[in-house]
Amino acid sequence: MKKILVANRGEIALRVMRTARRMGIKTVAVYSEVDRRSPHVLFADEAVCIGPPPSSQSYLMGQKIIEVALSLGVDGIHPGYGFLSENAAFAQAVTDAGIIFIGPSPYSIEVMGSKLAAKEAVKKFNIPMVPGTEGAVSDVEEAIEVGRTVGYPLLVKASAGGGGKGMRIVENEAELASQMERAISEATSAFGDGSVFIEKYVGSPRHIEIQVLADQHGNTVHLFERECSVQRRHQKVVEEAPSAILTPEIRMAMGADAVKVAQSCDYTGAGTVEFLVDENLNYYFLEMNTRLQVEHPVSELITGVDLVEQQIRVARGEKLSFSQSDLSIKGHALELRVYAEDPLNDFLPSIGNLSTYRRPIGEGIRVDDGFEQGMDIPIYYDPMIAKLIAFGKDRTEAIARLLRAIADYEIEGVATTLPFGRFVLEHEAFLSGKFDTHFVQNYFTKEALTAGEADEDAVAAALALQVYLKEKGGCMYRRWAERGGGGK
Ligand code: MV4
Repeated sequence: MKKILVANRGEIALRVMRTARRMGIKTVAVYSEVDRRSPHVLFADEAVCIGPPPSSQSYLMGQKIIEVALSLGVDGIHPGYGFLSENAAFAQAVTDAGIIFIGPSPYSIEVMGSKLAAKEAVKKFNIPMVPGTEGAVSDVEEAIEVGRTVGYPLLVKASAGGGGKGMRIVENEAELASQMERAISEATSAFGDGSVFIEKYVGSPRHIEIQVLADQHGNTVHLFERECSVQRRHQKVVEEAPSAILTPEIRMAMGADAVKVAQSCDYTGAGTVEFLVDENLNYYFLEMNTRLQVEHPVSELITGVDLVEQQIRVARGEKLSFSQSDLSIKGHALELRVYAEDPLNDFLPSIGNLSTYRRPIGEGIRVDDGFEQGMDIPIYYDPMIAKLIAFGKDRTEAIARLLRAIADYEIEGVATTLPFGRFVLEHEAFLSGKFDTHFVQNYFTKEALTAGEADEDAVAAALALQVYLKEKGGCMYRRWAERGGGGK
């Protein structure tokens, strides 16, 4: 593979191109009119404008992207995440054009894109699943029967849904018929597929996912878990690896099951198997994401494996150069997603100009971003500015480094979720590891952020007064120097 086109933008396009360049592979960027001066465009060896800002007219124009690739002699297309990354028809069209799709086969994408097809595929592998229906349910009588068997509350889920879309909680039998009808009509209009199924509702679960990697020669490994329970409205906020709650035994069992899930759909490349974990550490297979995920860096940091490099190697037909027993967890990693959203204003996107933008630096700190100072954050795409990633020898060190980096990050011109991230990382429930997917809902209020600010103001005032009084005493500098001249 000599030349790769990255069918994406922002941090992930840049991140993929960096690894490609390191491997001696030329890179091609595609971009919309609003992204013409973006870092991914400037970084690439070649760049082609593919249309106006809306993604439907640019980053989702599969055929146009393939035409660009053919005209430039590209031999591989990396889709990143979002956009065309889990579009089986696009993966097929790329392959049909004689170009390597750097991702799984259209078949794997299709099977795992349907929750019902996924359940069917993994059935013979004995993977734990939440009690519920095996197939689609359209009949209320059947649903009532299921409800009586598994008990309430229930969750009605759309087969074509995922990431929380098309789910409805049903508290009791009286609500079942109406909730099912709503779920079916919502799924029909949202996905063009009204199939729904029913599961027992797990009340306070953790969301733990396993990173897998498979070559085209039948070798599949897992790269341990990522704990992704801290999320807000199905948007992940903080991800970490390893999870504070898994025992080595459960970790190995989940890893082995994730490998089986991958094998059930002949998976190749990098993928993620999502599980729910309940209070008793029972785990249940939820779904498989057939792409490189936003939070992949935490797995890279604890294993030392560059997942994009592995994706490229697998796509060009190489065998994995390591086996499961070569992999181990070294240290702890956390990722905070930094969004241009205002946590004081219901997380509304805060678009505007990055008038000040200075990344934190320091030991164990990695910033994956796609912006530079002075750039506008466009309204057309996901408002994520950066992923702030910290690594340490253990969880305590990684959290301390991430907090330091949050404090050192200088962003002006737009509101960001940095203060929200600090709130999470300093929270007792997070520090103790006792949290579930309801963390934000249970603990976050915007008053918690402003209260923190008030404290900070008070601390700042107290410090200023201290400094002033010492200065008056004429020994301010000496005392400061005695304390170590500024500290770390
Ligand atoms: C569930 C569940 C409770 N019980 N299934 C949400 C996203 C989609 N992947 C599946 N999801 C859930 N499925 C049963 N049977 C709770 C969720 C869920 C959730 C899962 C992971 C991360 C965050 C979540 C937030 C709300 C609900």
